[in-house]
Amino acid sequence: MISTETNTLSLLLDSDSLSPALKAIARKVYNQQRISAEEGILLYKQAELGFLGILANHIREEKNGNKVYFNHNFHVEPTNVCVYSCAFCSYSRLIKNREDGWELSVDQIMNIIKGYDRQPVTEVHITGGVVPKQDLAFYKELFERIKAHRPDLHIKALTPVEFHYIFKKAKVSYEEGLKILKEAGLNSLPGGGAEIFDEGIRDQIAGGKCTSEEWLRLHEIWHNMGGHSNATMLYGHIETFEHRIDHMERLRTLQDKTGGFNAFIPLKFRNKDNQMSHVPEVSVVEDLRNYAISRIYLDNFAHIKAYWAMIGRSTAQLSLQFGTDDLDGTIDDTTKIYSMAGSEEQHPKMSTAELVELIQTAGRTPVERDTLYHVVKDYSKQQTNP
Ligand code: V47
Ligand code: SF4
Repeated sequence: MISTETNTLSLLLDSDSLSPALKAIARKVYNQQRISAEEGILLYKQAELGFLGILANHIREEKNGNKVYFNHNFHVEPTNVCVYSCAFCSYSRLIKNREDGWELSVDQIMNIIKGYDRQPVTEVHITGGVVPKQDLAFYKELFERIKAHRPDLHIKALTPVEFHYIFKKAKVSYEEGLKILKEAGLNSLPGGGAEIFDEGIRDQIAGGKCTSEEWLRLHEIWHNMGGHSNATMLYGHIETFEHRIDHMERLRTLQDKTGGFNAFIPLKFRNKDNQMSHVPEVSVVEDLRNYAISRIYLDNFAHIKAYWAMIGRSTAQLSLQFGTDDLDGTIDDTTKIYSMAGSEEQHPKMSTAELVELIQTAGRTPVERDTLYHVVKDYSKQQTNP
């Protein structure tokens, strides 16, 4: 269903009110050509929201039609204690300052997993802080026990931040460590820990944890093992538009090599209760511009995800006109990482019926997917409530 937007875009190509540079970008999008880094920066600096929406919507409808994906998942955060102290993080409690910190055992996590036994969830998303006790042996045992208990539950777990720490501690290479965890049951990697790849900014906001090069290398190795993963970008803090394009450029280059990324997830910086509380949050308009530009720039990513639990339902719904095609999952109030940072959703939980309605009232077609975007249920095939 690309006819309306295709017409809008072709009208735009005939418009006299656009600068030649923006018109050249619109022409590239129309002809399915890749835009350059300079053009990406120009979009951030000069393009109006309406123009970006037309381009991004054109691409999202070419790639995904009218579909909006969601899944049934829940999060497990094994600990909020962390050896690192990223300046943007509202969630971690330093090892020495544990009052409201938690550190779950494998048994405790299995009890959480068993709590979902009769529920139709397809994915568990496991990630959190980094602590010495939760090492390679801990995660190997955890994944094995989850698979022994519920073999069909997809384990999407851990980021290069955790991998780098636990593999180094276990004195194994990235390849060996990933192989051990894959054999234990790890199915795919979430997109966290990417933050912003520019080394100068990364050093200021997330110094000490895995480098950008290490983040990219771990995903590349995982892709070369036949695995899939997501990628995020933390935006709206002290980075510039150039840094955002540099971040996406590095991802686009890796995706050209491996094709292993499923979705790109822009994560808006939230400023409550962290060391960067003095940095104001960006506007909703900036959120929509950023979604649209990522849709335009990342021509080799199939999906752009608006993570509703962090951006809030209204902005997530609006973003469906600005390039996004995925809202993540029902989540079930199991993640604290954004509520502690001040997101609109203090108890992120949506029923299937609510998610379906949110998508349908935006004029889109809900599709429940599994983690790898296989269709679980296509709601265009029915008129009434799920
Ligand atoms: O890496 C932490 C971010 C990420 C803040 O792959 C913050 O499907 C904003 O990656 N403001 C972890 N962001 C979450 C994540 C994720 C979430 C949902 C789906 C997927 C997926 C991945 O959360 C961290 C960091 O970039 N974060 N603190 C904050 N104050
Ligand atoms: Fe630790 Fe992750 Fe928070 Fe950084 S963002 S302090 S690595 S939990």
